[in-house]
Amino acid sequence: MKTYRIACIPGDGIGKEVVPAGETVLRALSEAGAGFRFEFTSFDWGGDYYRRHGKMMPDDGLDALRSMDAILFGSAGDPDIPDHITLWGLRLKICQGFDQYANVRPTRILPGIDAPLKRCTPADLDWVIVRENSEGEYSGVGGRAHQGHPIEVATDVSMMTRAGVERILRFAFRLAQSRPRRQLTVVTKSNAQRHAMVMWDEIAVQVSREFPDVAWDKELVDACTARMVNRPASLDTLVATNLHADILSDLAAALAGSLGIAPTGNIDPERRYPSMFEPIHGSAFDIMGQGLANPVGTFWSCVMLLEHLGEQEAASRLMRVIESVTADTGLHTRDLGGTARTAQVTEAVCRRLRS
Ligand code: NAD
Ligand code: K
Ligand code: MN
Repeated sequence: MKTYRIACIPGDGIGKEVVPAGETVLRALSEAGAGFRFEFTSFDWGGDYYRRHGKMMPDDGLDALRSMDAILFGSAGDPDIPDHITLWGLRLKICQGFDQYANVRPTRILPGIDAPLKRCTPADLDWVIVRENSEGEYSGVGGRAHQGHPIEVATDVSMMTRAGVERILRFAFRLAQSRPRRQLTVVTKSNAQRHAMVMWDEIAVQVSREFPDVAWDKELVDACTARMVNRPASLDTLVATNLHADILSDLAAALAGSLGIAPTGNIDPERRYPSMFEPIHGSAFDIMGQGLANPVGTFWSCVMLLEHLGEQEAASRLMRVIESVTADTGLHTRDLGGTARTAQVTEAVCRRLRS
């Protein structure tokens, strides 16, 4: 029987609750006759590891992951460690080390979930946001001079390369082409950011010629936030920079009901390295360790992981079960207005996978 090797990196905060839940669900799926099995390896990297070793993961950590078929990730972020250390020391190290340049973030209103937009039905909100995941505002280029002095200067350079922009736009056009509406919105801020974003717009025109069957338009990122609220049905696939798409996708998740249900894949489309799947949320310091975290975002990320492995049938089966669980308001966690706990939702998904 085919065996997939999966690395589990719970990380910090509620990552330690939702990743084991995801592992439990994947195991239940394989035991329920999916026709393949998993071999899980857990890595205790994150804030606790940092307190012991002074770094978020070992220097040769990427080597330990390289032979894996996929990575299931939780969150990097610890209340006692500066966020830029936890983020750059773990999640970005993996994303950039494995050149997972396409970050794919689907958003839909799942059955049973009361989304905050008035007059918006599930048919009106079905988006995929593609986030450039390797450069831009998170390229790490910049620095501080004269630290702490009145003349201090600090920069974070949003560095974009033609090759980097071209590959993410081509990925987004291809993804849009694979969806029923064949529609792409290219989001920029090329009125204010007059170098890199203007190059982005030019490359969009050039790449669009390869996809004559995709209808595409441009939107400035600020206007895009309003359009997401006012005219959600006018959007389908979106592509934006690392920072812009980070922000747009939290908004998208909230519009679809909760940050706790939104999944993402950090994908290396060329499949040179393992890709990494995670809920889009972070460590959620306010609820961590209490069993209150919504595991649906992680379960949906497991669906994306299965799709990436080519296990489409198992992916669809898990998605149907997730939807049957969200449809049951008795199984809603606190973020969705319910009282269910992480473990109850996880047990319900496993039970329904077995039945
Ligand atoms: P957050 O996503 O952790 O939390 C924002 C709010 O959403 C909180 O009120 C939280 O309780 C709620 N929430 C998030 N996920 C939930 C879930 N599954 N169920 C129920 N409620 C949920 O964002 P933040 O507060 O800005 O960040 C906290 C820490 O996480 C920071 O250290 C940040 O850097 C880190 N972070 C990491 C990642 C990542 O690893 N990919 C992503 C975002 C934030
Ligand atoms: K995460
Ligand atoms: Mn984010």
